Amino acid sequence: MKALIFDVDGTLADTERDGHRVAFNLAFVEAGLDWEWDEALYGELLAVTGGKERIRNFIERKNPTLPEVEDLTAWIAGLHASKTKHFVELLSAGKIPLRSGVQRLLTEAHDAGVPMAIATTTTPQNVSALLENALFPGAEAWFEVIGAGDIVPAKKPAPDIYTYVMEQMGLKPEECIAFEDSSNGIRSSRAANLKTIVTVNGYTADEDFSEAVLVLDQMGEADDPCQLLQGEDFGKSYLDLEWVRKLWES
Ligand code: XBP
Ligand code: MG
Repeated sequence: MKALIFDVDGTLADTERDGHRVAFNLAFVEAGLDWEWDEALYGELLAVTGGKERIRNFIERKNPTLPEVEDLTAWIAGLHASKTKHFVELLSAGKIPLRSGVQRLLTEAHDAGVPMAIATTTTPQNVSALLENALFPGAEAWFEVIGAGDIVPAKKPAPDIYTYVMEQMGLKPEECIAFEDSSNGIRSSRAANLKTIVTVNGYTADEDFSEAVLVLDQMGEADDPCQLLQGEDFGKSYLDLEWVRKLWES
């Protein structure tokens, strides 16, 4: 097992409902728009990965009031830049913690010398801000490669971001294992031929994870055990490196 490759949103932290969604709404207010993405609507909009893509999809499907703009792509990019600013502010204010067990598993892998990487559709600044604020300042150095945002044109569920990360690391899929939380995420990792562990969240609990080697409600801790939803538990009550290795070997 030569690398653990982590998704960010929903996997390392529950960023969507109380993070990205809130930041989008703050950007809409700042831009003088009367748009508001409530929790249910945001769940629907999550079908499209990537913030700029999500805004465009909302405009196309819901026909919201829109100012007269010459260049819609540039206007969306500006609105999204404001959203990123608000999201980073939420992270800096310590509003978004890592999920249960994430810090422990990352620390275990780091201490054991197992290389780690990130494969996400989110903007690179968001990854830096999450790691800096929720893990520790300088935590980005724990990751050999951070594949994020527009670095590949086709976002998840396309396999491109995982393929990019493995190319950068000089590794083959059978040497790695991926961590995901969503159907779009596992479609991406499986299309890149990666064994995948899933920790579900509120938005993704009912999605199809039949392709996963393991599905849990969270990574968990000794005093905050995980719930096994699919796969073999090897007698464990929280996801540690040994369990990950057994799944990789199986
Ligand atoms: C995460 C996403 C992201 C975030 C927003 O998907 O879809 O788009 O919601 O990030 P995944 P940006 O966890 O599968 O990578 O606004 O920075 O694009
Ligand atoms: Mg995710």
